[in-house]
Amino acid sequence: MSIGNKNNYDVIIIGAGFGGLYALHHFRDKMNLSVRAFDGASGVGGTWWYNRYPGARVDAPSSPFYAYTFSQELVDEWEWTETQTSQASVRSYLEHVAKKFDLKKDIQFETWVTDASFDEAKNQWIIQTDKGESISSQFLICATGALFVANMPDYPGINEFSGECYHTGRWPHEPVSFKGKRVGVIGTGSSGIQSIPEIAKEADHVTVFQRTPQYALPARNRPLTTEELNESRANWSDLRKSMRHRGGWPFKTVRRRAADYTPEERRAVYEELWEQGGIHLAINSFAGVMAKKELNDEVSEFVREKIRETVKDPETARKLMPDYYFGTKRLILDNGYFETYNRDNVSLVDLREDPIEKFTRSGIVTGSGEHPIDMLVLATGFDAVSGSMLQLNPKGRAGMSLKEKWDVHFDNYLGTAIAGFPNLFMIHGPGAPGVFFTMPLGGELTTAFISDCIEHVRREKLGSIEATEQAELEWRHEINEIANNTLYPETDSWYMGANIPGKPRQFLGHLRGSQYFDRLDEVARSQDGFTLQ
Ligand code: N01
Repeated sequence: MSIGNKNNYDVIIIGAGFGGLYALHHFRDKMNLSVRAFDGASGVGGTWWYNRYPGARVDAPSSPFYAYTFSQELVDEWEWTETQTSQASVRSYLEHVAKKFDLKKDIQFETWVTDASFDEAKNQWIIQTDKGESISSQFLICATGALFVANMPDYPGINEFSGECYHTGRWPHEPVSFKGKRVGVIGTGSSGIQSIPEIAKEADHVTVFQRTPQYALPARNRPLTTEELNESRANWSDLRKSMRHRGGWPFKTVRRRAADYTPEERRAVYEELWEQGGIHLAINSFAGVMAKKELNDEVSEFVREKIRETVKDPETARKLMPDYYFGTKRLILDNGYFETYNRDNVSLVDLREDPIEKFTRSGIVTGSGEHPIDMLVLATGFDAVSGSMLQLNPKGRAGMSLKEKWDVHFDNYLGTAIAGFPNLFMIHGPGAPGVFFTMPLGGELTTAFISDCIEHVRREKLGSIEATEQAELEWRHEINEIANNTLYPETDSWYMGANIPGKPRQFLGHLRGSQYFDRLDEVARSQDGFTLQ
């Protein structure tokens, strides 16, 4: 029996991160539905519960916008302190939210949902948990996380390594000491690049094993002033509208035409934006940076120059030069990453020239020899976006599993509904804007859409709502067409599923968030692409 002594609900939510917490509040408090949420962790936070590695921060100029937007009271009372929010700060915020809206009483923690199957006769989802419970609901909301399933490399002998071993996405709650240790870090995505400078401050030696160099840009993190916070509070409802219509952030983007500037003038623009915070190179430099090869090459070369200027050893600098299109892998905001290579206790192994052959009990063997380490940090990322849904592997009509359905394409409709899986909705599923939009606001807007769908079913006294296969097919083409008009598909990245061996290659996001949410509004009115019965 579940806590709350019920085994049937209107809505079951899986996941208590940003998406799941808001969905619980909305369905329970705004729609008056009976709701139960489940999470395997012991507390709220989802991604932010697990990613506690040193240096973990939001990878966007975040505060106060990487936050819920729906409650002015919440906006007014929460004190963000820095422009680039730390993991600890995000976690405290979510604790505060859970308390303020009394959410925890309806979340069953430390409980994994081990199965979810659709009962066609009853139009109900039946979930099983690892606590032996069987619970049903008409609607199933999967807020299972876009960055949840850790990617574990399977190098020969890795399990024989006898030192401490941590994955950044599963970092322990107890403090980890690097003091006096030789630490090997595999992976130079956001997690590696955020943690390496912090680890290097304490460790005896850090050896970084890099497969692909990165365009990391200065985060320029700084304290957020009271004036800035108060100004955003005073204008919150306008800012919220701007975020909705400007791709998730309220900032006005400057639409310069590259052709109107000489190369020297463009260079001056890049310099200015670099000083403001490198992310502006992507969003504020020149229209078409992510689509026009020549323009992108120019920005790429500008960042490479900055790396050359920063890293003193030319050989190390050479290995750190990214050689793909700027921004086609997730851009990283760093706090002293490249400077870290000027320390005596940091060295870099370029795995493209000197690949890992195997692990031993006490180190990593590459072509050039053994690198002895006491601790291994795997900053190797995630089976992103689709991974957590496939791990859940719900069974839809006629017992079809999601693994069967998603064998070749992660087909779905609007990044949220799946043909063959009635009454199931994903928050931030494949093809939704996800990390290309502010995720907390994206979750709120997606929940509003799901809420309209549920309301429609209930108002019309229907049993189910289900995406059609035709709508899925058209949606697939639409997503691909948007991505194919950019340079993103040219690069192997987790956006393309290319970081996981054998994963279908498919662009996993929607690049035009505001347009996407207009579309959700439209479909909420018309129910286009859905079968209701
Ligand atoms: O993961 P990643 P991440 N051998 O996939 C390498 C978000 N995030 O955890 O590039 C050797 O980006 C891999 O190499 P390559 C953010 O959206 C958010 O760093 O595939 N190396 C790469 O260098 C981010 O984009 C915040 O060739 C291997 C690295 O490991 C996303 O999470 C904070 C390997 C993985 O980089 C993922 O970031 C941090 C192997 N077998 C992260 N396998 C927030 O703001 C992989 N690599 C919430």
